[in-house]
Amino acid sequence: MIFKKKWNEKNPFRRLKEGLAKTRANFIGGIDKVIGGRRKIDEELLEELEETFILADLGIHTVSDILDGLREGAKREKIREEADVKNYLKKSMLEILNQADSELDTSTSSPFVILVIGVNGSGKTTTIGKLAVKFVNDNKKVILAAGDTFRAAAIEQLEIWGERAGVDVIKSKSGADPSAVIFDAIQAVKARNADILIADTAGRLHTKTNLMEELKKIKRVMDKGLPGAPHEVMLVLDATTGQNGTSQAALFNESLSLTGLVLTKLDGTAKGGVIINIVKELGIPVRYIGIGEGIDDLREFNAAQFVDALFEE
Ligand SMILES: Nc1nc2c(ncn2[C@@H]2O[C@H](COP(=O)(O)OP(=O)(O)O)[C@@H](O)[C@H]2O)c(=O)[nH]1
Ligand SMILES: [Mg+2]
Repeated sequence: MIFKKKWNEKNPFRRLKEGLAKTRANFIGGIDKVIGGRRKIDEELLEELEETFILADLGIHTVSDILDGLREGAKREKIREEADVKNYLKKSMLEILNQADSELDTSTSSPFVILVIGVNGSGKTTTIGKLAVKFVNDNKKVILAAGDTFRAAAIEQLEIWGERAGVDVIKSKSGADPSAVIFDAIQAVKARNADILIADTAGRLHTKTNLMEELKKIKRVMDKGLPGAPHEVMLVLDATTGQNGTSQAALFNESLSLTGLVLTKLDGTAKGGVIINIVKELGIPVRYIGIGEGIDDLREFNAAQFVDALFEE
C-alpha cells in the first residue's frame, strides 16, 4: 500500500532543495541581484541588502544583527565580495538555526503524549497523519485522538489518516467536549499499552481567547490522566503566513508553553526565511518542516542541511 511505505530517504537533500526553491529564488536570488557585478560593499549596497532580507521575512532583529556584522566585516575588509557576503550570511543563519536543531525524542516517556495545536488550516491533521506513519514505521504503537470536535469533517480526516497508518483513532461526535475525548484517549493509551498518543485539536483563530482556554484545559486533563503529559506541546505553523507566524507562535507560547514547532508549506512560499525570525524570537526547537503534501514531505529539521539547501547552487 502506497501510504505504508517507509519514509523515502533516498535523495532527501535534493527534495529539500526542491521544497525550498521559492525561498531560495527570493532570498538568494535577491542577494545575487543586489550584489551581482558590484565591486564595493558600501552603505548603498548594505541598504539594498537590508531591503532584500526584510522582504525575505528574516525579521527586524535578525536583519539588523546581520547588517551590523556585514558593516563590521566590510570595515575590517574581511567582507569584500559577493562570496564573502554569502559566506557570512550562511554562517549567521546557521548560528541562529542551530539553536533550534533538537530532534523530538519520544523515548523520554512511555507512553509519550504529543499535543498538536495551531490555527485552522496550518496543517495539524496532515502533520499528525504523516507522523503516525513515521512512528509506526519505527515500530511504535500509536494512538490518535480526534480532539478537533468542531467539525465532523475534521474527525473524518483524522480517521482516514488513522486507516492509512494502521492506528486506532479515539473519537467522539462532533460538538463533543474535546477534553473528554482526550481524556478517553489517555485511558486508551494506558489500557492498550501504546507508545505514543498524538492529539489533534481545533484551531479556530488565536485571537479568540476561548481557544487558548480550551487548549489549557486539554493540557490539564492530560496531566490528570497521565501525570507529566503532554510531553510535547507542538505548534504547527503555516510558513506562507510569513511574519504573522512569529506573532502567532508567540501568542501560543505565552498561553501553552510550546516545546516544539512544525513549519509546514515551506514548498508553497518564498517566505521561508521566516523560520530564522521565529527561532530568533522564540528559541523553540523546530522538530519538523513540511515541504509538500506527500508522506515523505514532512522532514526532521536539520539546521545545517536547511542552510546548505538554501545556499547551494
Ligand atoms: N504544500 C503543502 N501543503 C501542506 C503541507 N502541510 C499541510 N498541507 C496542506 O494544508 C491543508 C490544511 O491541512 P490540515 O492538516 O487539514 O490543517 P489543520 O486545519 O491544521 O488540521 C491541506 O490541504 C494539507 O494537504 C505542506 O508541508 N506543504
Ligand atoms: Mg485539522
